[in-house]
Amino acid sequence: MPANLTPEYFKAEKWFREAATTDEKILALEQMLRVMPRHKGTDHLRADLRRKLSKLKEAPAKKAGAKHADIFYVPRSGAGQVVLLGTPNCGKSSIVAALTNAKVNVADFPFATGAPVPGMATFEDIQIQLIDMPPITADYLAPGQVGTYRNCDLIAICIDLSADAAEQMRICLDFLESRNLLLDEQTGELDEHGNVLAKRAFCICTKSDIAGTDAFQTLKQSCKRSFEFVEVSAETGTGLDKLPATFFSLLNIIRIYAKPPGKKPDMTEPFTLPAGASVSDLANDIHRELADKLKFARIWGTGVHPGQNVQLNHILNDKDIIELHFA
Ligand SMILES: Nc1nc2c(ncn2[C@@H]2O[C@H](COP(=O)(O)OP(=O)(O)OP(=O)(O)O)[C@@H](O)[C@H]2O)c(=O)[nH]1
Ligand SMILES: [Mg+2]
Repeated sequence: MPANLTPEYFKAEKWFREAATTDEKILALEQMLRVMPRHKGTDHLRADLRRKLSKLKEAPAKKAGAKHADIFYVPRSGAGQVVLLGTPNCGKSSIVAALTNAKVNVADFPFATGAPVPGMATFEDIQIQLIDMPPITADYLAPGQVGTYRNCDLIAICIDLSADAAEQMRICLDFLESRNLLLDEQTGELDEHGNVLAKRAFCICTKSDIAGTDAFQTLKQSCKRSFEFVEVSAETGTGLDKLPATFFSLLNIIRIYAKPPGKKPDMTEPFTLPAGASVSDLANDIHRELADKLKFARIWGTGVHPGQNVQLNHILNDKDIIELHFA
């Protein structure tokens, strides 16, 4: 008997496949069991998942600090990964503390942060991963630290406006440019697999509450790169609310809500896809098996009549609601 698994199930299965820790795998398995249709066709699968779940729950936690664990590899979570970059004491940890629930170390002495600390920031109905980092200086960089920047989706350069902003910018740009980490927005460097090697970046100007009156404008005008600049103060909260929207816009992603035929759409947990993704990209992202069976979709959203039938190559827009129809 066919199992007739749903997009919700495949979404949870994807979460399971990508889970980096046992705890996360357990959460994903529990979610798979919760959303799995209840009928004869799923009995075997259900039993199998239950077995996997109890095995994971019994497994002893892996020894902490396994010999070759790379502390600078932070598994991606949420709709995108944003990594902070900056010199000592510039206010990186304060930003992560303000936007996420992560336990970070804010201190009035330099090098207070010694390892990456991830947290989840909220933008409307999605979660974006924000990573606090140890600082860099003109001549010091922790071994392996470059790896975190290589692996991320967006780099947030943090500059303390109350200190020598031009010098901090020089240090950060030297670091990024010497490693080909900065995306040239015009050319966009690709490797042989079509992946973008370099990363998009923007600038968070911190400590606006104690900065000179034109520190922000001076930095912006003197910068050789045409970054987006956001001025904030973690002390007073000014400007912090602009950050999640900036992450979202620079991550260049869209949110899509799935709607089972004849039912209301799930407006709580959108799928996130790169901007420019099509209906078949969405199906593929949910599960290959679904993508193969997909015939057409109906859409409610931008540039279409409500409920319009569209082909698999139709390009999706942020906040589209989609009903997938299978053969
Ligand atoms: N006045 C003011 N002080 C701030 C602001 N943001 C951070 N600070 C202070 O600056 C100091 C350094 O802040 P952190 O957030 O720890 O800086 P960091 O960049 O994480 O420092 P490292 O971990 O050493 O790289 C702390 O004493 C903070 O309280 C701000 O917006 N305004
Ligand atoms: Mg810090």
